[in-house]
Amino acid sequence: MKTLLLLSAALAAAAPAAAQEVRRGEALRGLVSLSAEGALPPEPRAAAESGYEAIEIDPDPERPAFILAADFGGDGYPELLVSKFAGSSPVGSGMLDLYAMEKPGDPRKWRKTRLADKIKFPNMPSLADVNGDGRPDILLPYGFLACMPGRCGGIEWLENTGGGWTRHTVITGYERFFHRVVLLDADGDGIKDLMAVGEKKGLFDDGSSEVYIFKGAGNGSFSAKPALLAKGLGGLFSAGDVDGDGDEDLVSPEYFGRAASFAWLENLGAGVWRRHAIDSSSGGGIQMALVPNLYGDGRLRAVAANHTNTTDDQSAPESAVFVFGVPADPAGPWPGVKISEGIKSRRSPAGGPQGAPGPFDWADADGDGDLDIVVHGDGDPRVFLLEQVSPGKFRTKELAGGMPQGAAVFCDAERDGLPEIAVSSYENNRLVLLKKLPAAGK
Ligand SMILES: [Ca+2]
Ligand SMILES: [Ca+2]
Ligand SMILES: [Ca+2]
Ligand SMILES: [Ca+2]
Repeated sequence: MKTLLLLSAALAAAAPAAAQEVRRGEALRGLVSLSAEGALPPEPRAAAESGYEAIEIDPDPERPAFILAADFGGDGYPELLVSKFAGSSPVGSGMLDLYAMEKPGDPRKWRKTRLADKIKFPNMPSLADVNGDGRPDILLPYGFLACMPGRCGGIEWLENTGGGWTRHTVITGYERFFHRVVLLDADGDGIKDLMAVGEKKGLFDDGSSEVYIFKGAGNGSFSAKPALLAKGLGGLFSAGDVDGDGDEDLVSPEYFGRAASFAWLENLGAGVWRRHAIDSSSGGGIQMALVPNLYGDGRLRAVAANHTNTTDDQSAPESAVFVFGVPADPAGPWPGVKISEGIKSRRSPAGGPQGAPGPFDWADADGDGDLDIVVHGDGDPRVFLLEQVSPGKFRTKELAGGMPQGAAVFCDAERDGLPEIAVSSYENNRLVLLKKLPAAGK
């Protein structure tokens, strides 16, 4: 749903403002009463006292949106894969760039390599060995509202040839857009497939979303025809074994035409999948991810971000990050707590609905041994660290401002155990690395 965020930006260029509207009845019908017991009072940012400095990665990053931090080069240091909307529009196109440190471990100088161009609204990329040759490849979903009348949705994968990248089209010119795609065996035949959620927004309604399999034939070849597995899900979903039966399931936000805020899709084997609502009280969502051992107790939990705007609509659910426990019977509603404080979207510009928060990521930000969460405000132009101060208790700390519409990910560029944070702003055309100041200590 970072996508959504980004979407918001793109929407600004396109569609009517109904997407962000919160359905009050739905909020009231929520399955779970979310408590705020996971959130401590916020710690306001005192300018430089945020303890982070901002290093510019690229002075003209061409409208950076989604970011993936991963070690592409195999030297143990992370690179940044950045999707860019640039001139994405019905006529323009975006691109995918890779940033690597000129000297690994020195995060002050980065060099850029263009991996792909002429892609309308490239969304959240991911790494997977698509063709099984041992080298990680890139999955790239794309499309968004602003170009959808032109059927601009699609999925590509970029083959890592060891010295370059070869583009392969899975589907293009599709009527739905894709924000994320995962590689897993979705039908139990032993060959990995692609799973993606196609979303669209209607002219007069909230739209809809559908989960598809692109059946794998091995060696990186996939059916170009999406086969419907289930209705629902969307945005930045993720895969993991929710119910502990050894196969991968999906956890997901829902946004366009949603029936819930967050839901999961149970893998029943042999290509049969069943959707279960997790929470329906939080408005539309943008991201959900399984995070093992978040509280240090060995248990599996899910972190989720909604995407709402209480400035536009005071009755909308609060914009927030939540933690859900996986209950003994995961088919039922999941108990959840809110772990953020004070995230609030700006008023949406005419015709360009915005919401907050945006995408999040997790790592031990301060080296004290527990996991913390960074979340981009998206419609709220600030970036927040949700610092875990004791198991299950988080304090919201403002790290940076002036970064409307974008993403934030951890990236330990120096490999010193104090990860930097890469942050984009699509709207302000900025790409920076937040580095913890040594003097600030902890
Ligand atoms: Ca490969
Ligand atoms: Ca398969
Ligand atoms: Ca499972
Ligand atoms: Ca920590």
